[in-house]
Amino acid sequence: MKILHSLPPYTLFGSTPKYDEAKIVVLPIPYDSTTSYKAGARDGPHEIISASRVLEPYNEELDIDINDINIYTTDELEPDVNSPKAMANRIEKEVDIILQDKKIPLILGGDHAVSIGAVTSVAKFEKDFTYLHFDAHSDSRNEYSGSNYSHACVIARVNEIAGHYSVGIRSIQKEGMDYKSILFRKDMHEMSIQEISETIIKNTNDKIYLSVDFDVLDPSQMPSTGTPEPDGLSFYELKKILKAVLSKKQVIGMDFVELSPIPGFIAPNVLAAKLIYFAIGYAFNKDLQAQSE
Ligand SMILES: [Mn+2]
Repeated sequence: MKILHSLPPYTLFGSTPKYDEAKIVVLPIPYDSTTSYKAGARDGPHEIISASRVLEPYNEELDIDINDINIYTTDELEPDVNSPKAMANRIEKEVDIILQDKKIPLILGGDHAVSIGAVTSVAKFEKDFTYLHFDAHSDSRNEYSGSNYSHACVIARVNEIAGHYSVGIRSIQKEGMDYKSILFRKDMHEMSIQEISETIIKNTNDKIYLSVDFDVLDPSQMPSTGTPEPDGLSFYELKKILKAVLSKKQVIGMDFVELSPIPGFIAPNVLAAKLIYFAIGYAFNKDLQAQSE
Protein backbone atom coordinates (compact mmCIF):
# COMPACT_ATOMS: atom_id res chain seq x y z
CA MET A 1 0.00 0.00 0.00
CA LYS A 2 1.24 3.47 -0.84
CA ILE A 3 0.98 6.11 1.85
CA LEU A 4 -0.48 9.24 0.31
CA HIS A 5 0.65 11.71 2.92
CA SER A 6 3.77 10.98 4.87
CA LEU A 7 4.94 13.60 7.34
CA PRO A 8 8.46 14.04 8.69
CA PRO A 9 9.18 12.47 12.11
CA TYR A 10 7.56 13.96 15.21
CA THR A 11 10.41 16.27 16.19
CA LEU A 12 10.96 20.03 15.84
CA PHE A 13 11.24 20.63 12.06
CA GLY A 14 11.27 16.85 11.58
CA SER A 15 15.02 16.91 12.27
CA THR A 16 16.59 13.66 13.48
CA PRO A 17 20.28 14.15 14.17
CA LYS A 18 22.03 11.75 16.54
CA TYR A 19 22.08 13.13 20.08
CA ASP A 20 25.88 13.16 20.11
CA GLU A 21 25.93 15.41 17.07
CA ALA A 22 23.21 17.76 18.28
CA LYS A 23 24.01 21.44 18.70
CA ILE A 24 20.58 22.34 20.07
CA VAL A 25 18.42 20.14 22.29
CA VAL A 26 14.69 20.87 22.29
CA LEU A 27 12.89 20.17 25.55
CA PRO A 28 9.08 20.26 25.16
CA ILE A 29 7.37 21.12 28.47
CA PRO A 30 3.57 20.76 28.37
CA TYR A 31 2.95 22.67 31.58
CA ASP A 32 0.52 25.47 32.40
CA SER A 33 -0.38 25.01 36.03
CA THR A 34 0.40 28.63 36.81
CA THR A 35 -1.44 30.32 33.93
CA SER A 36 -3.65 33.07 35.36
CA TYR A 37 -6.29 33.79 32.73
CA LYS A 38 -6.89 31.14 30.09
CA ALA A 39 -5.17 27.76 30.43
CA GLY A 40 -4.02 25.86 27.36
CA ALA A 41 -0.29 26.56 27.02
CA ARG A 42 0.29 22.91 27.92
CA ASP A 43 -0.73 22.14 24.32
CA GLY A 44 1.81 24.59 22.94
CA PRO A 45 4.76 22.20 22.47
CA HIS A 46 2.66 19.64 20.62
CA GLU A 47 1.18 22.19 18.23
CA ILE A 48 4.51 23.93 17.60
CA ILE A 49 6.17 20.60 16.79
CA SER A 50 3.25 19.56 14.57
CA ALA A 51 3.30 22.86 12.66
CA SER A 52 7.09 22.85 12.36
CA ARG A 53 7.05 19.58 10.44
CA VAL A 54 5.19 21.13 7.51
CA LEU A 55 7.66 24.01 7.10
CA GLU A 56 10.12 23.76 4.23
CA PRO A 57 13.52 22.80 5.70
CA TYR A 58 15.24 25.23 3.33
CA ASN A 59 14.78 28.97 3.80
CA GLU A 60 15.67 31.39 1.05
CA GLU A 61 16.27 34.39 3.32
CA LEU A 62 18.73 32.59 5.55
CA ASP A 63 20.02 30.31 2.82
CA ILE A 64 20.12 27.40 5.24
CA ASP A 65 18.59 23.97 5.55
CA ILE A 66 17.41 23.78 9.15
CA ASN A 67 18.51 20.13 9.27
CA ASP A 68 22.14 21.30 8.99
CA ILE A 69 21.96 22.89 12.44
CA ASN A 70 21.45 19.53 14.21
CA ILE A 71 18.41 20.13 16.37
CA TYR A 72 17.57 17.15 18.57
CA THR A 73 14.11 16.89 20.16
CA THR A 74 13.72 15.00 23.44
CA ASP A 75 10.53 13.45 24.77
CA GLU A 76 8.14 15.79 26.54
CA LEU A 77 9.03 16.51 30.14
CA GLU A 78 6.35 15.15 32.43
CA PRO A 79 4.98 17.94 34.66
CA ASP A 80 5.51 17.76 38.40
CA VAL A 81 2.11 18.85 39.65
CA ASN A 82 3.08 18.98 43.31
CA SER A 83 4.00 22.67 43.12
CA PRO A 84 5.42 25.26 40.72
CA LYS A 85 8.67 25.09 42.71
CA ALA A 86 8.90 21.31 42.29
CA MET A 87 8.35 21.78 38.56
CA ALA A 88 11.08 24.43 38.38
CA ASN A 89 13.45 21.96 40.08
CA ARG A 90 12.56 19.22 37.60
CA ILE A 91 13.21 21.52 34.64
CA GLU A 92 16.50 22.67 36.17
CA LYS A 93 17.71 19.06 36.42
CA GLU A 94 16.83 18.32 32.79
CA VAL A 95 18.51 21.47 31.51
CA ASP A 96 21.59 20.61 33.63
CA ILE A 97 21.97 17.44 31.55
CA ILE A 98 21.72 19.31 28.26
CA LEU A 99 24.33 21.85 29.38
CA GLN A 100 26.65 19.17 30.80
CA ASP A 101 26.57 17.62 27.34
CA LYS A 102 27.65 21.02 25.96
CA LYS A 103 24.50 21.59 23.99
CA ILE A 104 22.20 24.58 23.79
CA PRO A 105 18.80 24.11 25.44
CA LEU A 106 15.67 25.25 23.61
CA ILE A 107 12.58 24.97 25.78
CA LEU A 108 9.11 24.84 24.26
CA GLY A 109 6.49 25.95 26.80
CA GLY A 110 4.22 25.70 28.39
CA ASP A 111 3.59 28.81 30.41
CA HIS A 112 6.34 31.28 31.20
CA ALA A 113 7.12 29.62 34.52
CA VAL A 114 9.17 27.03 32.60
CA SER A 115 11.81 29.73 32.15
CA ILE A 116 12.66 29.82 35.85
CA GLY A 117 14.12 26.32 36.10
CA ALA A 118 15.90 26.69 32.77
CA VAL A 119 17.62 29.96 33.69
CA THR A 120 18.52 28.64 37.12
CA SER A 121 20.38 25.83 35.39
CA VAL A 122 22.04 28.08 32.79
CA ALA A 123 23.31 30.37 35.56
CA LYS A 124 25.30 27.47 37.05
CA PHE A 125 27.18 27.02 33.76
CA GLU A 126 27.46 30.56 32.40
CA LYS A 127 28.36 33.88 33.97
CA ASP A 128 27.63 37.39 32.69
CA PHE A 129 24.67 36.70 30.49
CA THR A 130 21.51 38.72 29.99
CA TYR A 131 18.02 37.26 30.03
CA LEU A 132 16.57 38.92 26.92
CA HIS A 133 12.85 38.87 27.39
CA PHE A 134 10.19 39.61 24.76
CA ASP A 135 6.77 39.88 26.37
CA ALA A 136 3.66 42.03 26.66
CA HIS A 137 3.85 41.65 30.44
CA SER A 138 6.53 42.61 32.92
CA ASP A 139 6.15 39.32 34.87
CA SER A 140 7.77 41.10 37.80
CA ARG A 141 5.63 40.11 40.76
CA ASN A 142 7.50 38.58 43.68
CA GLU A 143 4.62 36.26 44.41
CA TYR A 144 1.46 35.29 42.56
CA SER A 145 -1.33 32.82 43.35
CA GLY A 146 0.57 31.74 46.44
CA SER A 147 3.78 30.87 44.62
CA ASN A 148 7.11 32.56 43.88
CA TYR A 149 7.47 30.31 40.84
CA SER A 150 4.43 31.44 38.86
CA HIS A 151 4.58 32.68 35.25
CA ALA A 152 3.91 36.15 36.71
CA CYS A 153 7.13 36.01 38.78
CA VAL A 154 9.65 35.11 36.09
CA ILE A 155 11.51 38.40 36.08
CA ALA A 156 11.57 38.60 39.87
CA ARG A 157 13.26 35.17 39.99
CA VAL A 158 15.58 35.86 37.05
CA ASN A 159 16.75 39.06 38.76
CA GLU A 160 18.08 36.96 41.62
CA ILE A 161 20.49 35.15 39.30
CA ALA A 162 21.06 37.24 36.15
CA GLY A 163 20.41 40.61 34.58
CA HIS A 164 17.44 40.99 32.30
CA TYR A 165 16.26 43.25 29.51
CA SER A 166 12.55 43.21 28.64
CA VAL A 167 11.17 44.31 25.27
CA GLY A 168 7.63 45.03 24.07
CA ILE A 169 6.16 45.51 27.55
CA ARG A 170 2.72 47.12 27.71
CA SER A 171 1.20 45.67 30.88
CA ILE A 172 3.13 46.17 34.10
CA GLN A 173 3.10 45.69 37.80
CA LYS A 174 4.32 49.05 39.11
CA GLU A 175 5.75 47.65 42.31
CA GLY A 176 9.32 46.43 42.06
CA MET A 177 9.73 47.60 38.48
CA ASP A 178 13.18 48.28 37.14
CA TYR A 179 12.45 50.80 34.40
CA LYS A 180 16.04 50.86 33.16
CA SER A 181 15.73 47.25 32.03
CA ILE A 182 12.59 47.70 29.97
CA LEU A 183 11.96 48.86 26.44
CA PHE A 184 8.28 49.72 26.60
CA ARG A 185 6.07 49.17 23.61
CA LYS A 186 4.85 52.79 23.84
CA ASP A 187 8.40 54.02 23.26
CA MET A 188 9.13 51.53 20.48
CA HIS A 189 6.48 53.22 18.34
CA GLU A 190 8.73 56.27 18.08
CA MET A 191 11.80 54.24 17.11
CA SER A 192 12.96 52.58 13.89
CA ILE A 193 13.67 48.85 13.89
CA GLN A 194 17.36 49.72 13.74
CA GLU A 195 17.12 52.01 16.79
CA ILE A 196 15.20 49.33 18.69
CA SER A 197 17.80 46.71 17.81
CA GLU A 198 20.73 48.95 18.75
CA THR A 199 19.09 49.75 22.07
CA ILE A 200 18.72 46.05 22.83
CA ILE A 201 22.29 45.29 21.76
CA LYS A 202 23.62 48.11 23.97
CA ASN A 203 21.64 46.99 27.02
CA THR A 204 22.55 43.30 26.93
CA ASN A 205 25.73 41.32 27.49
CA ASP A 206 27.41 39.38 24.69
CA LYS A 207 25.87 36.18 25.98
CA ILE A 208 22.11 36.04 26.05
CA TYR A 209 19.39 33.69 27.13
CA LEU A 210 16.46 34.43 24.82
CA SER A 211 12.94 34.13 26.20
CA VAL A 212 10.05 34.83 23.83
CA ASP A 213 6.52 34.99 25.22
CA PHE A 214 4.35 34.85 22.12
CA ASP A 215 2.02 37.47 23.58
CA VAL A 216 4.66 40.09 22.73
CA LEU A 217 3.11 39.80 19.25
CA ASP A 218 -0.09 41.56 18.32
CA PRO A 219 -3.23 39.45 18.98
CA SER A 220 -4.31 40.03 15.37
CA GLN A 221 -1.40 37.83 14.26
CA MET A 222 -1.01 35.84 17.46
CA PRO A 223 -4.44 35.34 19.05
CA SER A 224 -3.39 32.00 20.59
CA THR A 225 -2.11 33.13 23.98
CA GLY A 226 -3.60 32.92 27.45
CA THR A 227 -3.26 36.64 28.22
CA PRO A 228 -3.43 38.60 24.95
CA GLU A 229 -2.67 42.34 24.99
CA PRO A 230 -3.48 44.76 22.18
CA ASP A 231 -0.81 46.83 20.41
CA GLY A 232 1.84 44.15 20.05
CA LEU A 233 4.70 43.70 17.60
CA SER A 234 4.10 42.24 14.17
CA PHE A 235 5.80 39.03 13.11
CA TYR A 236 7.86 41.08 10.66
CA GLU A 237 9.02 43.56 13.31
CA LEU A 238 10.01 40.84 15.77
CA LYS A 239 11.81 38.91 13.05
CA LYS A 240 13.81 41.99 12.01
CA ILE A 241 14.73 42.76 15.61
CA LEU A 242 15.83 39.18 16.24
CA LYS A 243 17.89 39.22 13.06
CA ALA A 244 19.79 42.35 14.11
CA VAL A 245 20.28 41.29 17.72
CA LEU A 246 20.95 37.56 17.53
CA SER A 247 23.54 37.88 14.79
CA LYS A 248 25.57 40.05 17.22
CA LYS A 249 25.17 37.88 20.31
CA GLN A 250 26.03 34.43 21.60
CA VAL A 251 22.80 32.61 22.40
CA ILE A 252 23.34 30.20 25.31
CA GLY A 253 19.74 29.11 25.83
CA MET A 254 16.25 29.84 24.56
CA ASP A 255 12.63 29.39 25.41
CA PHE A 256 9.44 30.06 23.48
CA VAL A 257 6.42 30.11 25.73
CA GLU A 258 2.71 30.79 26.16
CA LEU A 259 1.38 29.51 22.85
CA SER A 260 -2.12 28.47 23.86
CA PRO A 261 -3.48 26.83 20.69
CA ILE A 262 -7.03 27.48 19.53
CA PRO A 263 -8.48 24.16 18.31
CA GLY A 264 -8.77 24.05 14.54
CA PHE A 265 -6.93 27.36 14.04
CA ILE A 266 -3.47 26.43 12.87
CA ALA A 267 -2.08 29.71 11.45
CA PRO A 268 -0.76 30.99 14.83
CA ASN A 269 0.92 27.63 15.46
CA VAL A 270 2.71 27.85 12.13
CA LEU A 271 3.70 31.44 12.93
CA ALA A 272 5.18 30.25 16.24
CA ALA A 273 7.14 27.46 14.54
CA LYS A 274 8.43 29.78 11.85
CA LEU A 275 9.52 32.40 14.37
CA ILE A 276 11.56 29.71 16.14
CA TYR A 277 13.01 28.69 12.79
CA PHE A 278 14.17 32.26 12.13
CA ALA A 279 15.50 32.76 15.66
CA ILE A 280 17.62 29.63 15.37
CA GLY A 281 18.74 30.64 11.90
CA TYR A 282 19.78 34.16 12.93
CA ALA A 283 21.58 32.90 16.02
CA PHE A 284 23.43 29.99 14.47
CA ASN A 285 23.87 30.41 10.73
CA LYS A 286 27.08 32.33 11.41
CA ASP A 287 28.46 29.10 12.92
CA LEU A 288 27.43 27.14 9.83
CA GLN A 289 29.13 29.68 7.58
CA ALA A 290 32.28 29.51 9.69
CA GLN A 291 32.32 25.72 9.33
CA SER A 292 32.06 25.82 5.55
CA GLU A 293 34.80 28.45 5.13
MN1 LIG B 1 3.18 37.54 28.73
